[in-house]
Amino acid sequence: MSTPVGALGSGLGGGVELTLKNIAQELIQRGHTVQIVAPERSVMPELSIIPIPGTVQTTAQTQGRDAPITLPNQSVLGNMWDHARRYQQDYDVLINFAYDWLPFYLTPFFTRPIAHLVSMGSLTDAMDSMIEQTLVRFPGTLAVHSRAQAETFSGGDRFRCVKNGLDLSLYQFCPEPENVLGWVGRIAPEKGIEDAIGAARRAGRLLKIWGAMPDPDYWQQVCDRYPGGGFCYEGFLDTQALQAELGKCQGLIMTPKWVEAFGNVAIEALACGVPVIAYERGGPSEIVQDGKTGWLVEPDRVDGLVAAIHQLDLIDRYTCRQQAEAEYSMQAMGDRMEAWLAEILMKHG
Ligand code: HBI
Repeated sequence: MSTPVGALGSGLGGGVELTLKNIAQELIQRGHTVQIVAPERSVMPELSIIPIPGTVQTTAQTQGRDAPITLPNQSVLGNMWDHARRYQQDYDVLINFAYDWLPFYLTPFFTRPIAHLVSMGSLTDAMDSMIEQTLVRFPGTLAVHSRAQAETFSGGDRFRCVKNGLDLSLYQFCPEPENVLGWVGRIAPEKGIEDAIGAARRAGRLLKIWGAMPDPDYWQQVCDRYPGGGFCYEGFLDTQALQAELGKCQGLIMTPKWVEAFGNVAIEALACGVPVIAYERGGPSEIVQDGKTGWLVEPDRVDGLVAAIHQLDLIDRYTCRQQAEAEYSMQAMGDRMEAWLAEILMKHG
């Protein structure tokens, strides 16, 4: 049951699009039958999609903490879950990828169990209350991508942590980097790109930037704040092109200002052999092995980033690739997902 904020393949679903695709592919690889229910015009190669019409949902992270629950007229979320209600007996378990109130509220009305993969940390009071209610009534059926994400909710230890995973065959190990640093992500205030620019400049390294640019005005503000270059925007690339560029970097700089639920770009970098320098905050701090596959820096300390940049050559790039293979492969993610779903079916099946 996909995210209702946009069609799969549109990019509007952010990390969930990649996560849903990888989990579906791996479960099918393991012999399960998987059907994806998603907004119409969704595109997922080799996966069977049931397209649902309707109006997309407002994104939760743009709401305030006291935002009321809303459903637009002809809501695609409502239509998706009406489909789920009608056809639930065809399935052992439903996996919910939506960070929305309705699927949680409907859980007690369903006869088949629902596994909720929560994609972000705490954002609104109404969602927190509904998540809390579901944790109490259906223990074991909620999962997150990191402990830090779970801790943004009360009683975070009640969530199962499934981390995330990638198809590592799409990422090539690069043993010899160029003299550049990389930054990857949506160019938005919560990602803290200013700190990365300041640190790269003080360390005398060029910073290459890849990612979506939802707000060009914000980017212009950043450029005005840092006249004199030292960084360049390289566009929004697909996985194949991004991994080829990212692999050439001496290191990836991650400067999250919010609690990143996981940080897919960190495991994409490791998969290419690129050490990760990250603020010790949120998901990335549970991925980077300090001193082994990168450096963890005291949050918001640009001087700490600079010191870490000067120590990148102490990291063995092949160790980075090995960590990705050990913890973040489709196989590792598939094991975590199957274990979670099996436990749900045992308890609530
Ligand atoms: N907002 N309302 C809502 N529902 C979602 O499923 C949702 C969202 N915002 C972002 C989002 N999903 C995905 O980008 C996650 O990967 C974060």
